Amino acid sequence: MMNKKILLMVFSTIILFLLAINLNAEDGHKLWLRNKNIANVKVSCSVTSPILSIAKLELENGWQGKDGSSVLFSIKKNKLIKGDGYKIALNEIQANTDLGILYGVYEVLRRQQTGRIIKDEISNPSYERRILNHWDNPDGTIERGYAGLSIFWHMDKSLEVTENDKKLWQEYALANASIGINGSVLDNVNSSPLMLTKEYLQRVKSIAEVLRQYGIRTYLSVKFSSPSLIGGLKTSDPLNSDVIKWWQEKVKEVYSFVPDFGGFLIKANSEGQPGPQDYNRTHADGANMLADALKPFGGIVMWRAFVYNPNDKDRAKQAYNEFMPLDGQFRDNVIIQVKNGPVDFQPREPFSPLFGAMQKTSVMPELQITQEYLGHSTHLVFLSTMWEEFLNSDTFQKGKGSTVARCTDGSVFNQKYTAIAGVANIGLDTNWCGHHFAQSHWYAFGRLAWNNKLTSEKIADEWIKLTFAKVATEKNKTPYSDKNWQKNFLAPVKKVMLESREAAVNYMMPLGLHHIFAGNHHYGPGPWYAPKGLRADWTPPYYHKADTLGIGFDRTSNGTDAVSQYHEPLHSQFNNLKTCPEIYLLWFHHLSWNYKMKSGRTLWDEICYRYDLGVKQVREIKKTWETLKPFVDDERFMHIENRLIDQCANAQMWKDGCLQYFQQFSKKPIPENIEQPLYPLEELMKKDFTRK
Ligand code: GCW
Repeated sequence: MMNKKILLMVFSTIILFLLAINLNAEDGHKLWLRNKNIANVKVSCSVTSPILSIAKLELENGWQGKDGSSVLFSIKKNKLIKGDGYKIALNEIQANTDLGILYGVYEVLRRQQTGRIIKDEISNPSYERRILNHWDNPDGTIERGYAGLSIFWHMDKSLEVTENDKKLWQEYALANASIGINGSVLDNVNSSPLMLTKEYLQRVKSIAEVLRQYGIRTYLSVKFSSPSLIGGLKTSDPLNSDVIKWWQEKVKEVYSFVPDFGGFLIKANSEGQPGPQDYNRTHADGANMLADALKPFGGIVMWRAFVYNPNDKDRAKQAYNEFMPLDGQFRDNVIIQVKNGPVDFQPREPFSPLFGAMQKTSVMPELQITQEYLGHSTHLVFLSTMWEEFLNSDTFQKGKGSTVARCTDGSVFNQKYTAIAGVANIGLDTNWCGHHFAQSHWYAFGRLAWNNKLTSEKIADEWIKLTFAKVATEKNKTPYSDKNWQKNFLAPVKKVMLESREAAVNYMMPLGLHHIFAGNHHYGPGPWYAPKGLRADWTPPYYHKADTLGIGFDRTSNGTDAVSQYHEPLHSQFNNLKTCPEIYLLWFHHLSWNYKMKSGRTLWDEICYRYDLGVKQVREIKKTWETLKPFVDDERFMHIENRLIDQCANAQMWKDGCLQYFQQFSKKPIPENIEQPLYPLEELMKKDFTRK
């Protein structure tokens, strides 16, 4: 009898325990889309369409307004509403398009779920095309992906579309729609000609069918030499009539699979990719040939400006040098896609001087959502602040206030097309992005693409509420408005997010240092990294130029003169040591180790101080996170905690590696008031930072 009782007790404890685990289980798969309806709403609309049905369902499933409310979807021409913009009001969502209604629905839900009031307001997108670039390969791997394999392509190259595939694509599409993303490039810019074969196009068609339901257009990266590689032609010369014909036919075929196909993205004559220059033609010749083929179907060409010639003295000048002379020569359905900085997605770069300078061509920014140079999916680094800094940079091209945002969204120049792209950080990992906080970059990209004036503070606030506030119940309608939660969770998490990028800049490459990674993984420190045979502009010493006299890349008028690519007053401001912002100091200047900084420290001491500060900042972030345990489910808490442990160790290695290496040149002591290195330099120089 007794035994039975004990058994029963043990049994029920186990059940309760399992239930508790289950209640706490939170694998992050739901992203920022976790709030359920707690009240009823009646939706009315005089027309129906697949997108409107989704909009209705989403509103009903998420409604947290007054119980029994009714909401009218009204589609009518309103001149103040642009593109897929919308107008929201207490009981009405108005738009010119079905998709506008869907976006309006998500805005209403977002407001309800983050405690903002709903009042009459119009919202129009900053960019017409808000596109994710997936660097996914046909074998399922992802270039610079840190969240598992591709959601589009299988490792075994099987092209069969499974139910599981479709479910995932649908979830992906819905998440995108909820933040206004309306385009996806399905494959890597280092592209495979396979993508344009019938078999692959068949799968592209299946993907497009799912994405279309949520207003997302499909695009493809294509290889410029496809006519020779898969078309059996002897050349891929863009002016050759057979080549022109081949592309025309190919484009026609693509549209027979995907009638609303968006267009091509091209990386040409860059890092070994083929391009028009292989035939002594220009970027314009290549882009225009493709643009002509796409034109009858309404397609566009996104031609990347990420090019550089290994023989040039300064890689930062290349894109400008190659593209400025071509301004005005591109067809109107060509957009030049330019990375935010002139080098390559570094933790901090000044904006690329092409923004605002190319005035007769549509130009679109390319941001990197995946953290190639910012600690992969191991470091907690909120990228939104970096993008905000970039979008708000003043180019001065048409007077003060000609920010990058305004130069690219049609406010300053009358661009035929406006667009923005982000290199996705999405993979098959259950939580999509590897790190739970990496979801915030996807979210932030979508929100900024919709409204390039949003602040990172606001974006972080929304994202934290949507991602971490407990699901609303009728009794507790507004979990985010709980004062204790706001003070002890929301505020500290926001602070962590908003400071995290500056911390990363400090412990990786402060004061304008850039590209000092060990090896091609771009993860760990490697200012020493210069293996024999590697082209110079791929090695860190090329970028930091440390020697016994000092450190930094002289891009002033005495150096490579990259400063002259910027419009006045920036040209002089960057050129002059006195006015060059310290955040860009070593980007533009080679300075003596004894140079006096604004802080009164010598440059050497300041470098030491910055690295040390970065390490301290990450430790602080980890400490803060540990106070948040009571507010987070165990699963996500531990996941993040484990990564913060790695990030702290990694920041320390960055500091120790860089300081001890640079010390060989500066020959100065590391100031006593900062923590002395822990890891021996020889050990770090041998360390393989490749992620296993
Ligand atoms: O940042 C570099 C990456 C490459 C990438 C390239 C590009 C797709 O290291 O992996 O290739 O940029 O943007 O084309």
